[in-house]
Amino acid sequence: MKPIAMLALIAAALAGAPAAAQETTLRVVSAFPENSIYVKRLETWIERLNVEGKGVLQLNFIGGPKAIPTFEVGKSVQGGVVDMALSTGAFYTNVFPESDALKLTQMPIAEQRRNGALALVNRIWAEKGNMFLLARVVENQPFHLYVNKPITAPDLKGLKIRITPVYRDFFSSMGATVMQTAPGEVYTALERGVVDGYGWPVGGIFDANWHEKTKFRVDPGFYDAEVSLIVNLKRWKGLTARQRDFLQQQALNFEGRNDFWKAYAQEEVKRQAAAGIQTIRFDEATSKKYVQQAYDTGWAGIIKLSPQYGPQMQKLFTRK
Ligand code: 173
Repeated sequence: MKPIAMLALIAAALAGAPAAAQETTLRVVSAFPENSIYVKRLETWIERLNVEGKGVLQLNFIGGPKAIPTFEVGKSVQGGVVDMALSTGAFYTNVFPESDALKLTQMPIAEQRRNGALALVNRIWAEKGNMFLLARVVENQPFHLYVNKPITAPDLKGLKIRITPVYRDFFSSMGATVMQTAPGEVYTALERGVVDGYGWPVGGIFDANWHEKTKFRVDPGFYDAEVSLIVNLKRWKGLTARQRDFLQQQALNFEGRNDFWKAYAQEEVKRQAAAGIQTIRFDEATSKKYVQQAYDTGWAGIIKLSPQYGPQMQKLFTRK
């Protein structure tokens, strides 16, 4: 080979090398089971991102709770065992208790980005969890109480209800006996009659066939289900500016499609009725009190666990 050709080859190799080194792969897990609507949307998002992110950033979806159990996911992100997760705050209160407060936000995530709510969240998530909350990808999904014994008032005495931290204070305040399980254990608990009901958002009860074991949905709903992408803070900060910008933009696009959940809520209500699930409705005054009690007990619980940040969160999360 002529020396000039040799030089050209070396130059090309050198030019190529840094570009290749600029691609990084983040390991992603989900705290929700793989058959859930949340994970289906996550996988669709990742597929597209990996096409557009060639040479910059790739996401490697490891799996759901079989890879890392639901209530261990937060710890895994905090410690860097995985780089990113799809989770709800209720699943990682064992990292810091403020995580469960995201269910109490009363304005869209887009507005939380403007009014300082998300800035406060990310201050707390960084300080207490070594995490960055990249995007909220579920909203417009109120929670409901589902029961298999008819009730005529917000009185759950004598009923055993499956919970996560989301529902603990509210359902306990109505006299329920509560039992915490991951989503993956709800079907079996219902099938065996270990519980008389459960808390879950308006959508998703068909994903693991819970509708087969569900008689009633109690209206109205309360709070707003939160599911977000969280990233190990050190890993996030260690990305190049280009990788960070790419990931943030992709995540914002994902978040920008949250209107999906409004239509999905309506579809799921119809689908439940078609499946024979009856609706229990309280009168208007009782409904209003029920929702108020949900927020009052929810905030009391958060503020008790975090006198430091609870009141600040309440101020920024509550619609005036
Ligand atoms: O498992 C749950 O009931 C729960 O806490 C939750 C939170 C957000 C979305 C779906 C479920």
